[in-house]
Amino acid sequence: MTLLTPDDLYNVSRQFEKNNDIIKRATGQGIRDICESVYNTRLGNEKIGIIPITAGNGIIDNFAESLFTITNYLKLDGFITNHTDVAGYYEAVNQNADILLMADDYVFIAHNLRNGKIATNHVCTGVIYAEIASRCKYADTKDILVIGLGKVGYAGASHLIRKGFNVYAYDPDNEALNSAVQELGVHPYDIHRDGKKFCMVFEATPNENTITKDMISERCLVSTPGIPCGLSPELGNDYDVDLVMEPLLIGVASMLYSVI
Ligand code: NAD
Ligand code: 2YG
Ligand code: MG
Repeated sequence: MTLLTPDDLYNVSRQFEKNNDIIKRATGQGIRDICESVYNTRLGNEKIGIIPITAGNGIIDNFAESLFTITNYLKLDGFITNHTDVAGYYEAVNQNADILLMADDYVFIAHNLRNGKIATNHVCTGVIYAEIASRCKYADTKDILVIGLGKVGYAGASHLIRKGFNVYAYDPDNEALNSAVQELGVHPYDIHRDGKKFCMVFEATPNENTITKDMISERCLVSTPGIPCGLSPELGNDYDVDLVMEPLLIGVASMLYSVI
């Protein structure tokens, strides 16, 4: 389990703006348009109650504040409850929140109290980062590489299969890889043997240097929520990679659009 640190969340809106410029350059659309088309929804003036949760490792400094910044950025009416946990939940409902955002160490949810829809960060993050990778405007095939098939990677791989892509996937955990081969129909990709290079890469691991020069073509698009980043700055420069990597806003935008 990798938890965010306050440093990861430094100036989330600036980090997002830089990434949104890259997304626009590489796909032709920004994140709001992409979310609208994936979920077929539009954000309105929903009131978002953000509830700090003390369970497990407790409050992460900047987490609730960053979610509040994100709601402002998306022109939603966000507020952080004064109380934490169950008292905070009660407060958010009494303050007429339409959507609740809250996370413990294991699950981060958005719950729309008006329509009953609920979404998790790991699924919504996987879906939106995989979708971004799949929109690379320089790609001339439907072949896409997925690196890491944990909670985020599996959800993204599943989304790509539903969209009709040829999904090649790698995970050193054989159980994770075999499940994705059997349940989803991905092609197992052997990083040591295949030698196939990709223009579209979706990476979702908590490790560095998971992407090597044998896997990618020049000017490829790498879309990764993984922290730390799996692409080294040197390889990114040498291969002129369009890199999308941001700690919170993209995944949270995906959660909010998915419950509207
Ligand atoms: P997880 O532990 O469920 O899965 C990680 C998977 O990566 C595992 O199956 C592991 O075997 C695999 N892996 C490890 N090294 C690998 C390698 N070299 N090549 C291929 N696969 C490898 O984790 P998760 O919940 O899926 O999260 C993945 C990453 O995404 C974490 O770093 C997490 O913090 C991050 N995350 C970021 C956001 C965001 O908004 N940026 C949101 C959610 C999660
Ligand atoms: O309310 C709080 O401040 C804490 N209970 C939040 C805990 C969040 C823990 N989760 C993570 O750090 C991430 N793995 C999930 C968030 C995904 C966004 N990158
Ligand atoms: Mg994100």
